[in-house]
Amino acid sequence: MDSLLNKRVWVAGHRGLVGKALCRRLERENCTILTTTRHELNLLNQHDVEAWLLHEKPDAVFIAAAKVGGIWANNTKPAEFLYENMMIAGNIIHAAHLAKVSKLMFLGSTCVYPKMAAQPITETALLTGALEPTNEWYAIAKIAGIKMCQAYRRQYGDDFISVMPTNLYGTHDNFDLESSHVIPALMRKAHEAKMSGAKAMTVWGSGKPLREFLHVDDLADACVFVFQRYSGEEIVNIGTGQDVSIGDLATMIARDVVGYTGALDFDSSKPDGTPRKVSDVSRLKALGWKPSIDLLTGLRATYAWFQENYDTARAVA
Ligand code: GFB
Repeated sequence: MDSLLNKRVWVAGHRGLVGKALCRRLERENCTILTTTRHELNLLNQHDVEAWLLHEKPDAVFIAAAKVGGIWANNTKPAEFLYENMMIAGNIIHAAHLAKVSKLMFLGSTCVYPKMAAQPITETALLTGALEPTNEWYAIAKIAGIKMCQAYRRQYGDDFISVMPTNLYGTHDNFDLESSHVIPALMRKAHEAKMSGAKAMTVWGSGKPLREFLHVDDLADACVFVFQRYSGEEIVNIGTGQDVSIGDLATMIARDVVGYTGALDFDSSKPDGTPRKVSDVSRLKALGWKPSIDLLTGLRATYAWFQENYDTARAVA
């Protein structure tokens, strides 16, 4: 087991949904958490990233930094999603090698798998078919990061591993309606429809796609668990293994979480994206980890946070 006790651990991307949750979780490991703001270190600049890592020499690195967004942002900003994610992965992984970082975890995503992968998706489905067009730019960059971890392990023996989180949600998420993922978007829409007494709220697409959702605190716990117990070239899915239709999710958020009883209008001009995305979590289970936050409990906790932080949460893109 790779203990994190007294280690210097860099969480790249500590201000995001995942990075914040990782920092909260790592506080229990009695390690020294290193963080850098965008102002202190530009992760897109190779020279700066190398200089910072060679100077700070962390023992461990978690790459939670990424340009992320929902289906609309991915589909409309292909250059940003490809360039920024490739640079972040390339700069950090190479510099971590130069700085002799003992262990590194790269966070990929289940959207790196082929659009029509057999369900539930096993890790071996990687690179066996065409990607979902709405997020292929993001996926290509993430696949490059996964391959870098594998290549550096093969050529240099670096202990760099990759995990594939499923769709995530939780406190500190992005609630901007254009760039967010489905859960924060529907939560905000239902909340605002309830407050204004609107007769209906809009749900993008047909409502038929199936998605798997994991609370970000579960994800952070799984990352720390895998980091300490797993070393190898194979990637590891992190999810619940259970999915829900977008239509049922919208009903759950509106009725059971927010308490909005108006109609749900499905907007077919918006893309559905991949028809189904549920991960096979056998590998993770075999390592000994399982999630502890069920969807309704996680949604209610996220909504409580959203209400408490309504003014700031709305503004974060
Ligand atoms: O969460 P989401 O944007 O990401 O959308 P993806 C999931 C599904 O929810 C899609 C539908 O079928 C959307 O059309 N949906 C319904 C909505 N209403 C809304 C809404 O108001 N906002 C949003 N955003 N969706 C992303 C990838 O795909 O998954 C990323 O693009 C990333 O690369 C992420 O990997 C995990 O699951 O479709």
